[in-house]
Amino acid sequence: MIRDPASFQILLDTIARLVREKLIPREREVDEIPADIMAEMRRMGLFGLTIPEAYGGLGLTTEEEALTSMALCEASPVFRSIMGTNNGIGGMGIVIDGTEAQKKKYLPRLATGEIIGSFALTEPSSGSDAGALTTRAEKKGDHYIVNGAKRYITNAPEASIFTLMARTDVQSKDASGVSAFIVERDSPGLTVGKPDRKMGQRGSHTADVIFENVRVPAENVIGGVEGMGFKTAMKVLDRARLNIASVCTGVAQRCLNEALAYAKERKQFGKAIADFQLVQAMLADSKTEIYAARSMVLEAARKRDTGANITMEASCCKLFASEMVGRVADRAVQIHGGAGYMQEYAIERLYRDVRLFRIFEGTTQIQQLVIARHMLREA
Ligand code: COS
Repeated sequence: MIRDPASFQILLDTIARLVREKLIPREREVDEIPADIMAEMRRMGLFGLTIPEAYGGLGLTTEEEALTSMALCEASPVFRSIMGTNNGIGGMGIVIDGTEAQKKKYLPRLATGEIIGSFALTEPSSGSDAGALTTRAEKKGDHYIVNGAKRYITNAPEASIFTLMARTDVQSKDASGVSAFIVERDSPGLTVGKPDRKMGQRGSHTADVIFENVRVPAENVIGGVEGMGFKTAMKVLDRARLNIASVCTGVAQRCLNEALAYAKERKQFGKAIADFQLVQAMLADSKTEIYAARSMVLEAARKRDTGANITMEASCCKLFASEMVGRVADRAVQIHGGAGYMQEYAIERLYRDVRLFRIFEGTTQIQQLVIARHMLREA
């Protein structure tokens, strides 16, 4: 649903200008997002795209968010990643299931980008099997004492708050004993490890987060109810997976832009390589797949905006779009030939960046499992 097409178009045009004039020219610097770009993204309200207007955000609908992510991700996806957790996995647990007091306390500062939120689910021994997590939160009076370790946590080095999934029913072994908490970064006993050294998306930082006897006030249990944390995490991931599909669509479009520009310029056998049908086939297949991803993402987003459940559709979109962008980036490298393997060309970096999309926020195989489970249940 697009609430006001005219003013939404202004937002999209502003993002397109930011991408063209500021982000793409600075992409090579993005081992660290430059401070002036952070300030500009804050000023534009990009940290609060999905946070309700009542708490200082722009309150975008799912369809609006999808279109915004596609536009933003024609620049390196690391620019989106720094505000992606506030809009997605780092803020959405509070938006979806938080109490009024939790929303009032944290959402306005997430919306302005004054603080960064992060999502702490994955552990050294529990990745795809998220329900098996072992971080414990034991109740002692009006506090919980948290012990455990989280791994590959996006934006942990920058985060001021974590949405933490921990086991409150220590007898349980599955998802039913998990609760979600808001944990403040400066809590004694909480340490963030060194940023991980990654294949791509190097300006988007991930790290371990260690909890050693961290005291968390009972009022920080998201929604105030124990045992609901896994469901909160899954609801957050429904929206996040759909958004990653939008991100993939935007990055795929960028890869295709790079390939098309190169194919028009590069001459072999006396003419531009774009004139050769075998190159045209790679361009055409990529265009077709991007169009398919865009169409399915927007359809699922509109369905979510009606209030319907889109768990299965979000997984379909994440699966297709993340695999699709891998194929598109691969063809774009192929069209560049030897140049595509060289760091001077953006496609070399984008090719490494997109590999992550098939893994995080649920691997392709987890999306297949979610889709098949829904099919079987409905049958
Ligand atoms: N929305 C709301 N509730 C959900 C849900 C969703 N999308 N998905 C599952 N649930 C509920 C189930 O209904 C079930 O509740 P009941 O016991 O009351 O019926 C509960 O959560 C447990 O669900 P399930 O039995 O399906 O849990 P599993 O342990 O089998 O795990 C998978 C399901 C594998 C799909 C889940 O662990 C997963 O998504 N893993 C990947 C994690 C991931 O994406 N990690 C990436 C890092 S985070 S960036």
